[in-house]
Amino acid sequence: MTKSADIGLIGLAVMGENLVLNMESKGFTVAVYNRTVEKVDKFIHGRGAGKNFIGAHSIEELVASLERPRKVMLLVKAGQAVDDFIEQIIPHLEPGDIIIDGGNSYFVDTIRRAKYVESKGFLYIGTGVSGGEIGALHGPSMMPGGSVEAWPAVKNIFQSIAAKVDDGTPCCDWVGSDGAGHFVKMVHNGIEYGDMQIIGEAYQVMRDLLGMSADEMHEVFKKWNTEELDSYLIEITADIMAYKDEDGKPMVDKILDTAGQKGTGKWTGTAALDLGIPLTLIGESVFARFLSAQKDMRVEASKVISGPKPTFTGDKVQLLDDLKMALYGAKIISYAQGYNLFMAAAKEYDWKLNYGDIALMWRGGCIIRSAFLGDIKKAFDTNPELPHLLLDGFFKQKVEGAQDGWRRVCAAALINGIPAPALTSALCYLDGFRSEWLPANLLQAQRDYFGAHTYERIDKPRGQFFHTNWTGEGGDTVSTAYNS
Ligand code: 2AM
Repeated sequence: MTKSADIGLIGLAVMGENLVLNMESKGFTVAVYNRTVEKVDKFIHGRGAGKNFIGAHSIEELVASLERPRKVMLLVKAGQAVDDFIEQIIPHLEPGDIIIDGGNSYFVDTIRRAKYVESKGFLYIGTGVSGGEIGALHGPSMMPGGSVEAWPAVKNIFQSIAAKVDDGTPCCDWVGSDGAGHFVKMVHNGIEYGDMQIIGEAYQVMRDLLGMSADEMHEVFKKWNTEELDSYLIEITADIMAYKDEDGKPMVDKILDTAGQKGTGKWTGTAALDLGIPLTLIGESVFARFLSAQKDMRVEASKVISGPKPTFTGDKVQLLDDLKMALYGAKIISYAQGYNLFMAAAKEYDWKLNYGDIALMWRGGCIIRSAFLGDIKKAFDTNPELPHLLLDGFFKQKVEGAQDGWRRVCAAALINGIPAPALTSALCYLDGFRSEWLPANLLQAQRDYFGAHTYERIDKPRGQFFHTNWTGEGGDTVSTAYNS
């Protein structure tokens, strides 16, 4: 082989093809391989024709065509396929070579694979790639983590192909060790679920309570996209509201109301449960999709269970403004919860996450890109040790300013029987978070009553545990003694 490639890619599905076309357009030579080998020739003679690609017909040929340290990137179906390819690649590598997984892998798998590949003397990167097919082609957001020694070797390629924010900063930087990159990508996807859910709830309030048409909603979303809520998801929602089917009617009204999911929102929720973090907004968004999928049962229930008929008599312009504040407030809660999860994960997995840079990586290229992320970056620039986003001066003030309208929206939704699980639970979280006192004293009393689980007292130092013989029959034995 005469030419050598800067990087090799395995997996010529649409994401893989678009990513290598992006790399090639930035001046890199890319070797490509695919399990179904015919797809290699199809690509080389099709979308890749006349460009700097090397088509490989085996893993051996792919690896042999690469400059050292070799960089082999996988963009294949998450799961077993990644493990299988790692096994096939390893025999052809030399120390210092790098395997990169750019798929949507579960971060726990990436932690395991990074340790495994490192134990064999090679380097491993698990990178989130966000922005869908179009992002892959024109500039995705990339979130790499793994063996830090591998970063200098791939930094130029990754940052060249990544999306850029207005000042030219790439939406790609090193995230942390082993599974940190895929963890950050997973939370990105969870936040995406949340952002979509709250927009959906606002849509239902506009549609069912205010009786607005798709065209009217198009105008509202378009306006919102020029204000605090400026974001890709609000922008595409405005477009969707304007889109007409062949009969001239709004396309959105023709679409069946059951949501699909690939599981990354569920993973985020599971991680939060495992780490003990109240990630309520994303959790509600995952559950809302599950409820939407129970369409047949909902149709039955709608015939037999009655509720209030939505009626609105107030000031529509005011409610629309309130709705914008509800979305803004809930969005702040969602990101605050997501960052709370990052901090817990960093502690658990020993990652040194740069919270401001994460916001910057999401600032362009990806589905959750928004002006708002610039404010998160600023909050962590001001205080890199910020323990919670709601304790930042800017966000504290914004959430205080949003809450009156937000409360009116939640009240209106609840009174009129319009489900708004994410908007309302986010407000409950805010009220819980800003409560010095919560009724957990009663919980502890109940736990101690039925299970001798003990409690701490407000008039004694923390860490001293007490038990009361509530019924006169329990005795003094506490539950830790039973469990030991
Ligand atoms: P294929 O073209 O041979 O199906 C997205 O599905 C990409 O992942 C494709 O490149 C696909 O290869 C690859 N892929 C899916 N499952 C795979 C498996 N079990 N082993 C190897 N490659 C797989």
